[in-house]
Amino acid sequence: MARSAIINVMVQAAMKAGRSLARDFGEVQNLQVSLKGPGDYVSQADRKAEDIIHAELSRARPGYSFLMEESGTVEGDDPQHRWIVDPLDGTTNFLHGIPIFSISIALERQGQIVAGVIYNPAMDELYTAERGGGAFLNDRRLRVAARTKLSDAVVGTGIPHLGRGHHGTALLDLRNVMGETAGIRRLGSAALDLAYVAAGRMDGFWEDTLSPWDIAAGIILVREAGGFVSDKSGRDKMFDSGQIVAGNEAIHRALVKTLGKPAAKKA
Ligand code: 2AM
Ligand code: CA
Ligand code: CA
Ligand code: CA
Repeated sequence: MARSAIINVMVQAAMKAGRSLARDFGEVQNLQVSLKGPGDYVSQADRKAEDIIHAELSRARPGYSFLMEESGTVEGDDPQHRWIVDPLDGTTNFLHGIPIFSISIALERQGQIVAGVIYNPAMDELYTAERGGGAFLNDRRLRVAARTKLSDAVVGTGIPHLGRGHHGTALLDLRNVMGETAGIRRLGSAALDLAYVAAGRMDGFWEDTLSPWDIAAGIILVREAGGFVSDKSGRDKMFDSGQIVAGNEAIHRALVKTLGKPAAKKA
């Protein structure tokens, strides 16, 4: 499979940052860690990886703007193009020695996501997608799973930690979905959850209060793998709402319907 120039740029940045993360993962106990808010950790590893990605992408495409989790917005001379970067998605897993974390890089052109790369350095799994060009895991073309019944589906989600709010909504959603599915999974990296939906490993995924850097690359991966993505109301407003629901057409529709159910009345 021949990769386009822009995907090559993104892959190079992700792999270089991945080598830095892999080194830090090997001696995670020596990393400086700080709290951004209750339950919300950031480490030197996150910042180093972000600096590498920022330097690589700026060198390859001078002038493009950035939205990054740790450094925020960096405006470039080119208002048409914006990189959306999460240098380490799954920091909590990383700091606990759990090898489920990823780098997520997306490119927007005129407000539309046109390319996405997600890389899990611990498993050496590289996911790439470009608008109209399909989605890939390493060199293999991806397709979302074919299961159409929620009762057969394995569905991923995220569970909010202390300080992140919306615990009541999350419990209600969990209760509604767990009564209707074959299994629920909680990986701890929203970017990888979406990559797993694109790869057909999970049939669906939903989560609340996410940021654009958690989901931008995953959205194009799922869509290019033939899947559907929206917020919980079925709208194309994931960045504004912070909500995401993903799956093949049938599972996506069933999840949107189930997540919209009101709380059961107390007997
Ligand atoms: P992170 O590891 O990059 O911080 C897990 O449920 C997902 O939620 C991960 O993608 C994680 O990204 C993200 N996350 C962690 N802390 C968060 C917070 N305070 N608000 C919103 N999302 C968060
Ligand atoms: Ca974080
Ligand atoms: Ca994240
Ligand atoms: Ca992060």
